[in-house]
Amino acid sequence: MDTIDLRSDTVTQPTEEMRAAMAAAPVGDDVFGEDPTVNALEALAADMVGKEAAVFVPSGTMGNLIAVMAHTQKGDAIILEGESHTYRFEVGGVAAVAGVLPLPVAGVRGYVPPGTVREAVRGPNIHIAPPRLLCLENTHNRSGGTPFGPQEMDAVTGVARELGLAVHLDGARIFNAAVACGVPAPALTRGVDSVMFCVSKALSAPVGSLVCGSGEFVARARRFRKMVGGGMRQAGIIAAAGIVALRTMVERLADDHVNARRLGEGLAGLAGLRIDPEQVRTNMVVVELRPPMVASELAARLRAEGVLVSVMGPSAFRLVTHRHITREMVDAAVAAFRRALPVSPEGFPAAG
Ligand code: TLP
Repeated sequence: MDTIDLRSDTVTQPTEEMRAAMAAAPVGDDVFGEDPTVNALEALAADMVGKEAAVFVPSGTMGNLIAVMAHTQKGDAIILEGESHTYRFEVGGVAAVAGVLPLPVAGVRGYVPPGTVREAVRGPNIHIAPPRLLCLENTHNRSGGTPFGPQEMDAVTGVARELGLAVHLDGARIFNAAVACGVPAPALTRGVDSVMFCVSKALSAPVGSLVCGSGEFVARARRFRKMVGGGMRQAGIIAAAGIVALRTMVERLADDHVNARRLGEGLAGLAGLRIDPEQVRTNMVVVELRPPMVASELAARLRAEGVLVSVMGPSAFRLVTHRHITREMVDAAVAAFRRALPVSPEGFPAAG
C-alpha cells in the first residue's frame, strides 16, 4: 500500500531535472556574492514577483524574520493577522529576535480588511510602540489556503501606505494564489514593499525561500540573514533546484488545486465531516469534525489506512495536495476516510 501523504506540500521531492541541475551547478562563495547560480536564482525570483532584488534564504521562517528586521527597529509594533503563520508558527521570532511588538488583528478567512488596519493604528502617542509594518499572508495557510486577488491586495496595501506603514507579504505560496486567481504574481505583489516566497513547498525544490523587494531593502535583509546565521557558501547546489522549480513547477499548481477541490467534494459527502468545497481554492482542504469526534483519533485511523494528515487542533485537520498526489490517490483517500469514520459520528470514541 503506497502512503498517501497529505500532511503538507513541503514533502514534495526534487525532480530528476532538479537533481541534474544541482549536480552540474556552477558555484562560488555566496557570502562574497560569488555564487553564479544563487545570483541567477535571485534575479529570476525578483523578476517573477516584479521586484528589484532578492536574497536566497534557507527557510520561509528565516525569510519572514529578516524581512521584519529590515523593515523595523526594536520597540516598533507590527500588525499581523491573528492566525498568520508568522504570528503563530515561527517560534515568536519577531518578538524574540527582531524585538518588535506583534499586534494581532482578526482577519476574515485570513484577509485583513482595510478598516481593521485603520483601527489598529493609533497615535502618535508617547505611550505606544509605533506601528511600522503590516504583515499579510497570501495564500493564507490556517484558513485553508485562501488566495486573495489583486483588488483585495490593493485595497489593504493602499490603506497601509496612507497610514505610513510598510507592508511585508508572507507569500510562501504566492504562485498558488496567482494561479488560482488567474493573474501574474506581480499583480498580487505590486502594493507590498517586500515578499517572501518558498521554492521548497508545492514547487518541489528541496530547500529554500526568497525575500524580494527594492535593492536597498534587500541589502539590509542580506545583512540580517548573515546576522541570524543564514549566510551560506556554495549554496548554488540548492539554488539550482530553485531555478528549475520556478521555470517548470508553477503552471502545474493548477492540477493540485483541481485535486484539492475533488478531495473537498468527496469528503463533504461523508457524515461527520464539515467542509465547504467552494472554499477550496488552492491546494489545501481544512476538515472540521463534528463532535464528539477527535482529530487525533481519526488521524491515527487514517494512518492505519495509509493516509497521512496534519492535525490542526482538537477537531480539525488539514489535507494538502501536491505533485505526488494523483487524482486516483484523492479517490483512494476519500475511500480511506469512509472506512476510518465511524458508522455514526456518536459512535466515535472520545479522546482518552
Ligand atoms: N508552513 C508549513 C508548516 O510550518 C505549518 C506547512 O506545512 O504549511 N509561511 C507560511 C504561510 C507557511 O505555510 C510556512 C510553512 C512558512 C511561512 C515557513 O516556511 P518554512 O517551513 O520554510 O520555514
